[in-house]
This record gives sequence, structure tokens and C-alpha cells, in this order.
Amino acid sequence: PTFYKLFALFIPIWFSFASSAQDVKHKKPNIIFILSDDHTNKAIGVYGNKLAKTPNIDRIANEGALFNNFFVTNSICGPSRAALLTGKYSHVNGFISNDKKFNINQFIFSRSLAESGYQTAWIGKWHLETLPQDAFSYWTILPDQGHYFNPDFITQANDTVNHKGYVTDIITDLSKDWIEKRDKDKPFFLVIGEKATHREWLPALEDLGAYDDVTFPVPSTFYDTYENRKAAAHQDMSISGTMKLGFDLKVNVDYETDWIYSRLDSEQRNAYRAYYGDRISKEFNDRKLTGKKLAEWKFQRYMRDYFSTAKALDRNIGKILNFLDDNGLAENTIVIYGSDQGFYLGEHGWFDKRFIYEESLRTPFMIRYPRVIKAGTVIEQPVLNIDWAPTLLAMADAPASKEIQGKSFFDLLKNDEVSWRDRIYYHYYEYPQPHRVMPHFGIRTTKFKLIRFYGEQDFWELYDLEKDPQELNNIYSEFENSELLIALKKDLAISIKEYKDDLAAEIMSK
Ligand code: SGN
Ligand code: CA
Repeated sequence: PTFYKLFALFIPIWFSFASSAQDVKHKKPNIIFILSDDHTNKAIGVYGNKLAKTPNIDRIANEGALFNNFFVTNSICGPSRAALLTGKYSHVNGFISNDKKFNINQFIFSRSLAESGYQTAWIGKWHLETLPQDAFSYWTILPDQGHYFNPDFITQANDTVNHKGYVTDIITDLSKDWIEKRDKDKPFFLVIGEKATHREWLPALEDLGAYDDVTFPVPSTFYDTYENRKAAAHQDMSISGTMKLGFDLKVNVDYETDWIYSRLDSEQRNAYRAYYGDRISKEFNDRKLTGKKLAEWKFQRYMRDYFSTAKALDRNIGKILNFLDDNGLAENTIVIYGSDQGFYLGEHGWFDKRFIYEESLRTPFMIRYPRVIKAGTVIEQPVLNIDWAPTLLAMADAPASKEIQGKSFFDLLKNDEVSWRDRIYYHYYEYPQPHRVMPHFGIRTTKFKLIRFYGEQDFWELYDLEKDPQELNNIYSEFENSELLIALKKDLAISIKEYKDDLAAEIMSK
């Protein structure tokens, strides 16, 4: 009996050995990258917006790291996703604008993760025209922009499968499902590609009216008249002019036949008709607004739809975080939240993105990794979306490719002393459709932004970001031939060379 007692004593010790052996086997972290669409940091609580109800997004930052200066290299959807996948600028990965077809046969970092033993998946919005093919071991994606209600998904078998319900909920369910069914002996990498908060901002039924008791402050630049800024004057993305009362703001539309609402089932349609038809359209028709009053009414409606759409996004992120907690996955799963670019919430009178100006250049970014990142970390260094791929590879301890132009920021998160870039390079192309933003490239240093617009018209802009953070005062002509401008142009030329942007080099030489 003593022998058996002794033996029994060893059983727990043996078990603890066995489980630590398991930990070693699992030591590579899982990675979940939640990539939303058009969600600007100005709409997020932890970035300082007190009106935003984003407790779950805020939680990721509070339990991990928040990036205060995260920038994109080309502020639209497909190009940002292509930068994520390749770690390369648009002119190198080839996907310069949304109308291109992505070359899936180039270096894509998820393949390297797979070679290092990861199961990889992309679920949700993809928007690169070419299907993911072998770049992810599992995928199910929205065709193009996808739909908010009862969306179709393209599956790996190249079938189109329809799911009933609201897109943000469905993407969460598909994601949880995939995590549950994965091979538990391998680490995983999952991109959750959200459709929210893309135009035309259709909230979930439960969020209709969620922000109706909030009056959003009209940005101080809402009535910008674009003096000295030709490209800003030329755009087609204003709330007062471009934004449509029907298409965008759901006012006085036919909820039976309009192509957006024809997808809705009767419960969804009735809820939309009751809210937008009976309430909002009626309010609009009764008030007979014109001029500034009309512009500001449109602005309030835009804000309410945008923030209400983001509410389901945040709630679903909460579901993912709870799911990780409930399944013992929180400790060893890196959770990332980011958007494909920033967005205008009425600044300069605009919606949409594209410009190198601050609101669309910046994108929200935060990351939680309890084993490595101290809760409440704040990163100030300028980080780029081409840095995502090398960082994720570094975190997974997988080899990086020489083709990658970005830089891993993993060491910044570990609080190590790292030398870092002090300026960033940007290049935007898509013109004239859909929003008439002229092509341009430029650099942003801590203090200045130098921009070269080209195409139909060639001209420069220069901003002093410290004195003029809203970029209203183009001081280029004041500084022509100054030492400052000569130095900035030299820096720009160095970046163009470093990133091998031949088109920009050619334009500079003109
Ligand atoms: C659609 C939108 C545009 C938007 C682009 C790109 N128009 O064309 O407003 O800029 O997508 O967005 S819509 O009438 O279809 O809503 S991106 O995020 O995919 O780059
Ligand atoms: Ca987008």
C-alpha cells in the first residue's frame, strides 16, 4: 500500500510534466488579426472619442499596446490588404488601386507562417479580385465589398453560399467555428476581415437609433473652402455635395425595390422602414432644410449611421475576446485590431479617405499579447501597414523574405531599444473614380508633410504639422528654395529610391 501511495503522489507531478511538454509544443502564439474597413481612430474611445461606445476595442488596447502613429502607405481598401499580405508598397506588389487584380503568386507572408507550422485562415472581406487560393489553408470571403444583410460568401470550393443575418455577426460565427474545428496541435493565424464600417453604413437591427441621443460636434474644418489646395478643392467626397440622401442616408428610398433593401427579409425590411422611413424620412421631409442646416443634418445622420454600424463591430469583437477567455486561449493568442485605412468624419467637409492628410493616412492599431506586451503600452513611433507582415513573422518566429519592404515592430513592443524610421513614405493612385482624388506621393516627418500631386496637374503642398495640424495652410510657395524645402525634397528622393518607386522618381525628375 505504501508503494501505491508513493506512486499516487507522483501522478500529479507526472501530469504537470506532460502539460508543460504540451506548452512547449504550443509555444508559438496563435494570432487573430481583426481588420475592419474604414474605421477611423477618431471613432474609437481609447483614441479619445468620448462619444464612441467601443468598450471591446478599447479593451484590446488597455490590455496590450496602442499605436498613436500608425499610417497606411496607400489609403484604400485593396491596396492596404495587399500591403498587409506582402509587406510591400503598392508599386512593388502591383495592387495600386481597387480596380486591379492581385497577383497571388508573389511572396505572401501567410505562406511562410504555414511553412512554420501554422494553420492559416481568412474569413470575411478580402476585396482583391483574385481568390486567396493557396495563400491561406482555409478561407471564405465576401465577394468584392459584400453585403451587410444576408450576405453571400465565396468558399474554397468556389461555391457561393448565402448566410442569413447580419454580416458582422456571421463573420464572427464563421470565425469561432473555424477556431473550434481547427487542428489543436498546431498554432493558428486567422484574419477576420470585417465589412464594417464601410459605406453605406447599414447598422444591425438592434443598433438602429443607437446614437440618436448624441449630437456630434461639427468639425472645425467642416466648412473648409480649400484655399491654396487644388486637390482638396477638386475632390468629389463631400458630405454636402457627394453624399446622397437616399443611397447613403436611407432617406425617402423604396424599401421594397431599391437594390440594397431588396436583399432584406421582411423582419429586416420592416425594421428599416420603421426607422428610416417612418421616423428619419418623416423628420427630414417635415423640416425642409437647405444650405448649412441641410449639410449639418446630413452630417449628424452620417455620424449616427457610422457609429451605429461600428457598435455591432465592437460587440462582435467582444464575442471573440470572450470566446478566447472561455476556451483558455487568451494567454497564448495575439489579438490585433486595425483598419485598412482612416476615414473622414466631416473634417474638411468630407467622408471617404485616399488623401495623405492626417485623417485618412492614420489608421487605428492595437495589439494584445499578455505574455510579451505590458498592459497599457503606448507606441509613438511611426509604424506602417507594410510593417504588419514582418512583425507577424517575427512574432511567430518564422523567416522573413528579402522582398519585404516593411520592418518588424515586435521589438518596439518588447520595450527594447530599437532604432526606428523618423519619416514615412506614401503613394496614392486611384483617379478619377470614384472620388476624384488626384494621385500623389509624399513624406511625413514628425514636423512636416511634403506632397507632390501629379497627373492632370502637377503641384506641391507643404504643411507644418506642429503649427497647422489640420493642414489648412499650404506653405509650399512661402518656402520655395528654402533650406527646409531642399532638405525635405532630398529626404523624399531618398525614400523614393529606398522603396524603388520608379514612377515617383520619374515625376520628380520632371
Ligand atoms: C465603393 C464606394 C466608395 C469607396 C470605394 C472604396 N462607393 O466604390 O465610396 O471609396 O468603394 O472603398 S459605393 O457607392 O459602392 O459605396 S474601399 O474601402 O473598398 O477602398
Ligand atoms: Ca476601406
